[in-house]
Parts: sequence; C-alpha cells; structure tokens
Amino acid sequence: MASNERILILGSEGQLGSELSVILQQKHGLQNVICSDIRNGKPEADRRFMELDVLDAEAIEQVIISENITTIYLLAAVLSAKGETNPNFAWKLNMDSLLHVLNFAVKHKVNRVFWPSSIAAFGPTTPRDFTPQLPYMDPTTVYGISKLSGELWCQYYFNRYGLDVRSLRYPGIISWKTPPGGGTTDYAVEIFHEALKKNEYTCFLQENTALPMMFVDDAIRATIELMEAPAESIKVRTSYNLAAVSFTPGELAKSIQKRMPDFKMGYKTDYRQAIADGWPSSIDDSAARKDWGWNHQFDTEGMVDEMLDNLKKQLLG
Ligand code: AKB
Repeated sequence: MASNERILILGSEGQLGSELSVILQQKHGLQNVICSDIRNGKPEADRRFMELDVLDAEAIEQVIISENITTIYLLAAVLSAKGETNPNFAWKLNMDSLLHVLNFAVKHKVNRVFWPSSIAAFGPTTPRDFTPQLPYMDPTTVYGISKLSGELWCQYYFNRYGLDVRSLRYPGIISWKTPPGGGTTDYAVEIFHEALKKNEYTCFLQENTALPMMFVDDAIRATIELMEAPAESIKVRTSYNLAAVSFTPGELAKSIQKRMPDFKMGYKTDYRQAIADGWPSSIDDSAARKDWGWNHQFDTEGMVDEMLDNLKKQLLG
C-alpha cells in the first residue's frame, strides 16, 4: 500500500506496540513502519525491526534521519509497579526518552508524535469517580510523576514549536497476545492466564478496588483515531482522558465464574494496593468523545469473552 508516512515505533514489542505495529503495517505498508525495541520479540523476515535503546539518543536521531521518519510513536516506558522498585531509572527512562524524541522531532521536522500518558498521572486528591479532564493532579508514583510532567512537556512543545504531539491517558489495558509488564492493573490480565491454567488466582489488589480498564482492541483503535484526526480537532495538548469500562477484582472474578463456575479467587494485597488507591475508579472522557469522536466498543462481558476464547486457543496451541 502506498503511504507517504514513514513511521518509527519505539517500544514496538510491548503490550501496545506489538498490536499497534501490525495495524500500522497494514495501513502504511511493511516498509514504512520501522519497529524498534531493546529486544526483538517477533523475528519475522518481512518486517522492519531495529534493536534500539530509547536512552541511546544518537541512535534514535540516526534512524530519524536515515529513514526520513515523519511520525513517531514512543511507547517504551517503565510502568507504575516496576517503577517503584527503581525510581531513578524509571524517571530517567521515561523522561529522557520523551525529551530526546521531542527535540529530534522539532529538529528534523517530524510531522506528528504520539506519547502515552496514563490514569497514573492522577493522585489521591483527584476526584476518584468520573475523573474530569483537568482536575487537581498529585501522582504518588514516579511513573505517575513522569506522566504528568511528560504531558506538560508535550503541551510545551506544541505551544512553543508547533510540534503536533498527541497523547492519551490510557486506563489499564487488557490484552491476550502480549502480556503487560510491571503495572498495577496487570492483575486483570494475569487472572485470565491463571484461571485457564490453574482454575484459581490470588489477586494483589483488594476485592473492591475499582479501576478504569480497556480491551486492547479499543486502545489501539483510539490511538489510530487520535493520530488520524485533523489537527484542528485536537483541543487537548497535554493528554486526553480515555475510558471504556470500570470494574473491581471481585466483579471480574464473578464475570469469569459465569463462564468457569469452579474458578476460585483469593486476595493477598501488596504494595500495589497503595498505588491503586491513589488512582481514579472511573474516567470522564467526554472531551475525547466530543473532539475526535471517541467511542469504546468492548464492555466488560465482551472483553471477558475475547480474553478467554483467545487465550484458550493460544494455550491449546
Ligand atoms: C500501570 O498499571 O502502571 C499501567 C497504567 C495504568 O498506566 N497499566
């Protein structure tokens, strides 16, 4: 397929990148999508892949120049729970990579940049229910602090240099092809694997901790729709609230039990409970719905069906 876009994905092998890269390749052609990560998860001959460390500024700049990159998706990040085990490194990786990309995008006239923010940018003082687009924000994790700071950097580069940088505050993403790594919402993926393998799961969050979540297909579609929207419809240059569903571990367990009546759920909380306690339970994403037409498709039941059906097939080979 002919495309004028030359796309660089930094962090292409992670939970979002591994699925977003396939859709971008279908839309723009294999040769126009350069996948990169510190490790190659899918050694296929027919796609473009480069081993690239997002902290290696020189290497990133070289690729932008040599591949005439027009669009960058920066997806590499240290997530909330893992970030707390090494806060300095999480800050360095999350912030340095963003600043390198923003600087090179301006310098080499890249048309558009995507950078993910998160519900982790909110904090305990933020209203928890139906969290508005611009409430008081006091993140408590280094990941959340990096997301809030990064949002402001994105807005700064838009205001100061006219860089078309776009962002979404993702809720917890539920996927079956590639697992998440190091997040507080990871329980909502682990539970499906353990249900199918052992018929039981011990959750690290309390039964009644409600968090905003989204099936990966919706998350990928939101990303593409945001990036394809006309620039004049993008009114938020920090990051858009984005929502689909909201549930507690107890509700998710019940939903699985409807399909697997013998499934048993236990609870043993750890340090991730305190992180979740500072996050919203549901999100008001009316700005995204109004500005560029966002609409989620998967409710909790639809998502549970997709997860169990696909993971069953995957586990059975
Ligand atoms: C995490 O739990 O850290 C992530 C997120 C909500 O950004 N899934």
